Amino acid sequence: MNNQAIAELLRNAMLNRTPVTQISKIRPEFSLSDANEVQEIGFNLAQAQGEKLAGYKMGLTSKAKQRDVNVFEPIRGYMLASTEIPKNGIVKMNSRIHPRVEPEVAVVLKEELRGPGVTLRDVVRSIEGIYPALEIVDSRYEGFIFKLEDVIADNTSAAGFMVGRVNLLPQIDELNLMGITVRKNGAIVETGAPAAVLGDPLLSVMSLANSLAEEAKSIPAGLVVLTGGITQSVSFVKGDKIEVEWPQEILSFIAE
Ligand code: OOG
Ligand code: MG
Repeated sequence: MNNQAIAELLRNAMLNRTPVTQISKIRPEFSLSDANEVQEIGFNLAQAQGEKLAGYKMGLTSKAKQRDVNVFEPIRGYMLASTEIPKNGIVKMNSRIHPRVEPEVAVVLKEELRGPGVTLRDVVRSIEGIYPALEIVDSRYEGFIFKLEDVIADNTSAAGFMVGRVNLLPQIDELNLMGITVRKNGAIVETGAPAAVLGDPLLSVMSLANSLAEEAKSIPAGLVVLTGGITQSVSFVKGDKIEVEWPQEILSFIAE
């Protein structure tokens, strides 16, 4: 199977909510550069079907997330505009396989960030807003099991995102130690703070800009950047209510 066929397989797995075998099992020589190419082809397929780019995401930027999926390197992917979930909306289960939710910090830029050589100070200077967010991941692989190359090819399991409305930029100095809880049906299932993400989630934005530069891409102003799950992700099924609580704002949804 060539990279084009793999990209089609993964896109159809998402559209038909049918998980597939890990690519690294079908093609043992599948490399990181193949994986990045498959991710890119997948984006082009989505775009040809009318999808729009809503932003970029970093993943596996916290120890909790790395241990969760047993992959120990940060990864990057993209978000499609059609996967944005309105604040405190409904998450439809009929388009998902085995979804999980994770609390994240979202960043929006007022100026484009173009690497290589982007520094943390460049990031801070370019920020329009920092927002509470959550991401839904839904691996297209059977059993939610994958290797590094598999998960990159699968656009880092991206399946949905919600961004809050309270801009935390005025509190940027307190961001790292803001306490966050994740509740499922009222019970606290995870707690954490943004410092879990590389010590500072803004470092995740820096890495993203420098990593996109390897493909001559930048982070444009106005797009959403997800910096990576703060805690382990939490699985949910139809009927569950999820709430991610920050000191300033609660993001919630019901799975239907
Ligand atoms: C991989 C995607 C990781 C994050 O925030 O760490 C990710 C996965 O967990 O399926 O989005
Ligand atoms: Mg994530």
